[in-house]
Amino acid sequence: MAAMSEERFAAMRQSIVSGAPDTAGGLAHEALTSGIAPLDAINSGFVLGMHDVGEQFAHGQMFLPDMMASAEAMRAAMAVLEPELTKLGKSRPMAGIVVLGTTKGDIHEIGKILVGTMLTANGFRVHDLGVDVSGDRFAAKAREVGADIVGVSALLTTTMRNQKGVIESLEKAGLRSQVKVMVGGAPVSRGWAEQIGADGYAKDAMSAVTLARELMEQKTQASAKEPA
Ligand code: HCB
Repeated sequence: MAAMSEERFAAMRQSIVSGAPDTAGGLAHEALTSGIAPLDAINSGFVLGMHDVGEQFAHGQMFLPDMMASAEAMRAAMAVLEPELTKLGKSRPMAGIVVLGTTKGDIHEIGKILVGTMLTANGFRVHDLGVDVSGDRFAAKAREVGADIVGVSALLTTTMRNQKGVIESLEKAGLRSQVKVMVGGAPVSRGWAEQIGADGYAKDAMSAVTLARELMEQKTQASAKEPA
């Protein structure tokens, strides 16, 4: 049984590297019908394929159209797995309100989608603004929905600095004391998060859930200390 799962995970990984959406979608369906948890399919299968793609691109063994095909395959797998994870979230008490997006100038969305899916699966209400999102749009949405947390993704070294811009927009809108900011993305680090004054950094979607819970706890403690 374990060996069969290993084979399936390897096939999932390969479907992303090969940029094969139909295969990826089919394997995601198969995972669900054969009792593989959606989360295991994502973490032990499909995401590893995206990491391989990044490595191959960095070493000149893959080019932009290949990377786009891989992203398409990843989306096909997620389209099958995401509804299952969303169902899980609906059965849980509301954990907090999160506004999520990728920074201005950046169109990478897969990691952000994964973070959103995992937060939703864990009871958070997530408003995903998509990609190429300005600081002012983050702030406006945070105000509109009464966000507890804003999650900002950046995948390029050139767009990381826009995470700081989001914090500045929240400050300008007078929202910074009410909204926690968490940052992530391949080039982002804990040190960078500290440098720009974010409240936390998460290296992957699972850590983003743990961090979001900690940030909610901090918010609850801070409001308990406020004079009545
Ligand atoms: Co893109 N790209 N890309 N790309 N791309 C990267 C990011 C490079 C690292 C590849 C490389 O050189 N090795 C590189 C960036 C180099 C750099 O700046 N240091 C790069 C480049 C250069 C570019 C272009 C400039 C290429 C070009 O045009 N010449 C261009 C930029 C376009 C733009 O944004 N303006 C570009 C385009 C593309 C696409 C469109 C082909 C495609 C994106 C498709 C899409 O998302 N719809 C793409 C892809 C797929 C990648 C790689 C291969 C994978 C990214 C990915 O999905 N990773 C990536 C290589 C890599 O990252 N190693 C490559 C998988 C997810 C699961 O990981 O890190 O995104 P993640 O997210 C994690 C984690 O960071 C954390 O949780 C997530 C889930 O576990 N997290 C958060 C993320 N956000 C969070 C927010 C939070 O609040 C908390 C946690």
